[in-house]
Amino acid sequence: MSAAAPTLHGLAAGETGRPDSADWTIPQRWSDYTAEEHAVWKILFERQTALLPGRACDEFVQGMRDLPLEADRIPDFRALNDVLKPKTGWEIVAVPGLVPDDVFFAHLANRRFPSGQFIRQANQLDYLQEPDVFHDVFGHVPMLMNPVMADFIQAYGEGGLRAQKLGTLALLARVYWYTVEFGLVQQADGLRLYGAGIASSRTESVFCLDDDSPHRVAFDLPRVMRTHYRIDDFQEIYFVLNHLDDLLELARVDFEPLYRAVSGMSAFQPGDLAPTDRVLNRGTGAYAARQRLATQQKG
Ligand code: HBI
Ligand code: FE
Repeated sequence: MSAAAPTLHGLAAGETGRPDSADWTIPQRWSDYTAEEHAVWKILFERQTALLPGRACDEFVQGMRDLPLEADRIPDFRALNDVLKPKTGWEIVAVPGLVPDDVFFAHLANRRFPSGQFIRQANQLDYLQEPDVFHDVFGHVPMLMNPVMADFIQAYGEGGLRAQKLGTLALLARVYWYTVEFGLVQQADGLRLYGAGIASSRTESVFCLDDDSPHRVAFDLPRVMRTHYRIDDFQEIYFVLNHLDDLLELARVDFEPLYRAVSGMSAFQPGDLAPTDRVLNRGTGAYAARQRLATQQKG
């Protein structure tokens, strides 16, 4: 595994220990952040804002511009909510880290976005096991300022609660992964990123757009549902929306018949291409091959 590749959401939920509140929220305690913690935010904020022009989609850039985010300090959720809530009805709540799936979905279904309260350590800038305040706020909140994404993530929360009952959560989670976390979108002036996992990653925000290794394939819902994803390294495939508005339609689709259809089909590994794929860029797979070789040599 590459030390530079962040592990996002790679821990099983619940490993942090349950806090007192049933919905897992905790106070942000903004005034308790130390100078060192604000300094970590500043490093991450400055290097990501330098990388995103020409890489992040217009909606992300606009959301970022409208939010009271600054290099010098970890944002106070109260100030963010003063802007976010009137705009799309979303609110940020603080949590210790990963929360159980049902808790996560219930928050999203009610337009509350759980954000890690903590920030990663200065010696682990590119590595995180659980979503921290930088990933959650810098990566997710700009897109929550967009009405399309605002509706889509709420629908994901509602769909998640249903999928848990149906036993199809793994299929739905792939849709979230390949859109909200690692999605790309075709813009008039080129390919752009909108996924929070890549927007908040120094290395993958470049890799996902500029590297020859990964496949870039037109988004197709059943195809995405059949595709495994990597939590331990860069993605081997990115799915590309024609337009962010495509998420609106996705939010309205009845997933139940799709779950039934897709459950009976074979799954794709992250590096696979399917005969029916509309391939925008056929990846060389060179990066993934190098990583596999390195792992073999170690083992
Ligand atoms: N908890 N805080 C937090 N953030 C997440 O993104 C998250 C989570 N719990 C579960 C989860 N994501 C995923 O397993 C679901 O989206 C499937
Ligand atoms: Fe995330």
